[in-house]
Amino acid sequence: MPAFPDIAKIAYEGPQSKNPLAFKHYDANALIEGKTMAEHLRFSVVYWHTMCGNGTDMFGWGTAQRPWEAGLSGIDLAKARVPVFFEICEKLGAPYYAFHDRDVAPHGATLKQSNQWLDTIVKLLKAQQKKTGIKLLWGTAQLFAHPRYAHGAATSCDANAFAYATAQVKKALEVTHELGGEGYTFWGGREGYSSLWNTDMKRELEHLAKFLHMAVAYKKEIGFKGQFYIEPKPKEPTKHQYDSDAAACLNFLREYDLIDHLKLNLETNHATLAGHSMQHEMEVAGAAGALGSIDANTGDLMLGWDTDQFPTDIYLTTQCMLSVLKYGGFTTGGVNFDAKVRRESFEPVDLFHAHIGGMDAFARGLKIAAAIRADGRLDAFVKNRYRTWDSGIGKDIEKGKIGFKQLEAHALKFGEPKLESGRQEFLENLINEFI
Ligand code: XLS
Ligand code: NI
Ligand code: NI
Repeated sequence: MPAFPDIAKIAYEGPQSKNPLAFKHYDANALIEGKTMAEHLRFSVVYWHTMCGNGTDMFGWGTAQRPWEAGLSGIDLAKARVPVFFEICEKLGAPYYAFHDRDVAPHGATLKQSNQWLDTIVKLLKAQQKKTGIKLLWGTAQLFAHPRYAHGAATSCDANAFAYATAQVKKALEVTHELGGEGYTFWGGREGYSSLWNTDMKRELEHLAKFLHMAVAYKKEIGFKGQFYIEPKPKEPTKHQYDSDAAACLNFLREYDLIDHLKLNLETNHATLAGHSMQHEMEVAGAAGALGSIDANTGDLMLGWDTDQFPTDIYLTTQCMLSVLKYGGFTTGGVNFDAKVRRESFEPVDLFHAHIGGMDAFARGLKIAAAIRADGRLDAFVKNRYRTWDSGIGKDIEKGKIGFKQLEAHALKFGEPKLESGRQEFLENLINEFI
């Protein structure tokens, strides 16, 4: 029995369509810069928000109506969710999904029981993957909900909590491998602090590095070829999370000799919590050759927390796709909707409206980004802005051929540099030609 008998596979109907359950822009097979939209965007649906989100917030109970959950709990509920999830992904035409160990299967009373329940569900996931052709973008371990991680997981003050966390990651890596996952994400929800009075920061950072090195070793041991990602976020639930932004993550990875083993999984709402734009984070990661994947969502300007809304802003998606195209496109990563419907949007059909909107917003961003690139004026402007580096003194500096003495001689001879406008407003207008 399908959970959504009245919803057919969402079709591309074009920009003129008034059908809310159709794509206006996402045309999976349409070619852009030599690849299909599906290949560029690699859309992924997340298990945690889509299946487990019930609308609970700090002030109120869950609101979500999920008829397929009626009367069920524990492992029975977990089993019932699997086919519904794949029905949603399949009807959306999303080729990928992502999950935490404890979203797909419940917490057991013991680690052994948790692992058994996870195995039970992994069998069902595997069968659904086979049936639908939907693939796992990445797996992860949930190391933040249980009280044992109150002081952190890899950065806990208690070595026994650290051990428990590694055991969970070991198992999560095994099942991700078993399911043919293309990646594995580390997001350190509790890897930070609430008070520096009780925190040995240096020791905690060293432990986090140890934890990741052990994961790298185990990955090798089991022959898992997927890409490791680290997902920056500055705070929430902790006051400060060590993986605070792309630059902090890169610095940490370099300091602890992990840079070759992990790329970044960037999330829009985390970027804004860090006081950055998503474009900034993507450029920081891209420039370092570490742009792995994105958790596509958005915050709300009026709210200062991780609201995880579906992305609908065309400027945002255009900026994201300009960076993705600039750095050569996704390889193992994709556009993963780490986003949830609002508490007020409690009907099952809202899950479709939300994903259709996000997919269409990214498809538009892709089309606009490709048009800006084909037009060439933006690139030409930037290239021209740096032209003094292409020859003469600039080229010599870049090549490392000269030093302070020669540069002083040049400055004495050349005199004042000629100032040119940065033309920000002109460029903003140019971008608007395409939006
Ligand atoms: C939370 C994070 C989380 C990760 C996966 O803010 O975005 O959902 O993506 O653990
Ligand atoms: Ni998040
Ligand atoms: Ni995320």
